Amino acid sequence: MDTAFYRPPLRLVGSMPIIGPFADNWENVEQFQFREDDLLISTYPKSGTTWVSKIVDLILNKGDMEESQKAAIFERVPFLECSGPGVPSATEILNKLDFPRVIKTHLAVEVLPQSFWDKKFKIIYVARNAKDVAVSYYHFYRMAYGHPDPGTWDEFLNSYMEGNVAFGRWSTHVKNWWKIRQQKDILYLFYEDMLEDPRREMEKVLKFMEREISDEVMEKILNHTSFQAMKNNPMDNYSTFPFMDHSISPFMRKGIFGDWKNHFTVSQNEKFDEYYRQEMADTDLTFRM
Ligand code: A3P
Ligand code: EST
Repeated sequence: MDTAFYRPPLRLVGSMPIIGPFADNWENVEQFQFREDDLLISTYPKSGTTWVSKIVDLILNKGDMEESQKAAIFERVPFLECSGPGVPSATEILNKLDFPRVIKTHLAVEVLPQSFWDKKFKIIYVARNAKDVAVSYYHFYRMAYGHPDPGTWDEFLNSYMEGNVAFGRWSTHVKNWWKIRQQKDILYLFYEDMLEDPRREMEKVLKFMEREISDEVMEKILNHTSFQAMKNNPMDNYSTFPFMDHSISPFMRKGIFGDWKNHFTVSQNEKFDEYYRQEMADTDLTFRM
């Protein structure tokens, strides 16, 4: 294994911690030029990025699964800030990609490239409740060696609360993207809503993308984007991705709501609730937990 990618420390870009090797390509991220026909999928990690990416990809291909199977989802929807030894830098890929492009990012609002503010284009933001994200992120840290060692669950939870994890604080991320949703063309979705009624949420996406599809195609897309279908699809489940050990924890782990109840102790939960109350006191953004 390339040791440069084995548990490197996080680095700061502006105020946001990022996966160490990603920082080396930061200049190209800052200079990245968005276009009016781009569609940006933005999330805090572990909030349903891959799921919504697949839905969008299939909508653009009118449910043509063959087309969608031609490359893995992380190639079809490049991850803007991803870069490092052994992984092609996304900015390079994006500059050669056919239009319209679908782009993924985990960047916090404070560190977005200038072009984000200069251009008008569509953005889908997906948010997931803080506790399930913490659990999902912990298991992701364990299996993806590009992150620092997460330590124990308790240690990881503390780092997460301090914002000392890749892409910074969950609360800053969701609140600031919520704040700019009227200033920019943003569809703000919730993972819990997608689980509750995937059809309803997909209709929102279709309307936002100004696309129409038949009921038959809709049904097909719903089937192909179910948790089980994506977990079993090598183009969606990251099994072809380097630097991840799915035997530690699969990328497509559980795909449920409320798994935090199996991880948080009573005292961790009390501490987290108090922290959460303070963090979310200055926003009207609410979550189901
Ligand atoms: P869990 O670890 O809780 O299972 P991201 O793509 O942003 O990294 O998010 C990954 C999380 O979304 C994982 O959560 C994963 O299982 C879940 N996920 C991925 N595809 C899904 C789907 N089709 N339906 C429900 N959850 C999905
Ligand atoms: C982090 C978040 C995410 O949503 C997707 C990915 C894919 C690229 C991954 C990175 C990540 C985690 C760390 C790595 C990186 C590629 C190499 C690095 O080791 C696995």
